[in-house]
Amino acid sequence: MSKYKLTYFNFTARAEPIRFLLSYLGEDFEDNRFEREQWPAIKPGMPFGQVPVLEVDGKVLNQSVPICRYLAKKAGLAGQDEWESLLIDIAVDNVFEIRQEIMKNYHDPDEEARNKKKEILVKESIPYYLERFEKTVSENGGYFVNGKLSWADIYFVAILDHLKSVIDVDMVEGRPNLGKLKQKVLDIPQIKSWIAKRPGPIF
Ligand SMILES: N[C@@H](CCC(=O)N[C@@H](CS)C(=O)NCC(=O)O)C(=O)O
Repeated sequence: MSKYKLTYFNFTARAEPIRFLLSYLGEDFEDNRFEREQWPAIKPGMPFGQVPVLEVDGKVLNQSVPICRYLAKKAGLAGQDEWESLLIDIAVDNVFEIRQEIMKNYHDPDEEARNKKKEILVKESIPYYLERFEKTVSENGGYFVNGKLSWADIYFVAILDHLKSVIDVDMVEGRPNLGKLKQKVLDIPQIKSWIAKRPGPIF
């Protein structure tokens, strides 16, 4: 059995899909969290100066999405053939893309530009993506790909609370298929027990 240590800020964000997947796998990982004030001292020790970083048996890995894909492969959630894996990767990248837009806006230091763009995000960009996610899930038997659970579903659900806290939009409200998908993922026993015990703020 491998030993996992996940290093990240004391909140959900980019690390939460990794925590969800490690929990799904039933791994008893070390959830190594730190506060913002500690970051300057930690940063130089990270391979590309960023987190999350996952150590697997002492081997240090960066980049959250490939880490998720690796764990998903172990969990049998990364597709049964190349085509299915491709569809899952596409679904994850679509989710990743809208998250990036939201976070880029959140970090924009220009308040006026930020507020303007936020309105466009809330009124246009988020509905544009979410309507397509809703359609995809409705056409795929309640999941992002081929009527069965994949890491795209877990990735999406793992960042919902984070996105709600960043931009105050409930991504599944008024989208029944996404709402049901969220509930299905949160009802997975390992995910349920992770949520029940997870520490720290949601952001
Ligand atoms: N592509 C990387 C990006 C990592 C990233 O942007 N991490 C942020 C936190 S979410 C970070 O380390 N920020 C602090 C910094 O860059 O100094 C990934 O997905 O893992």
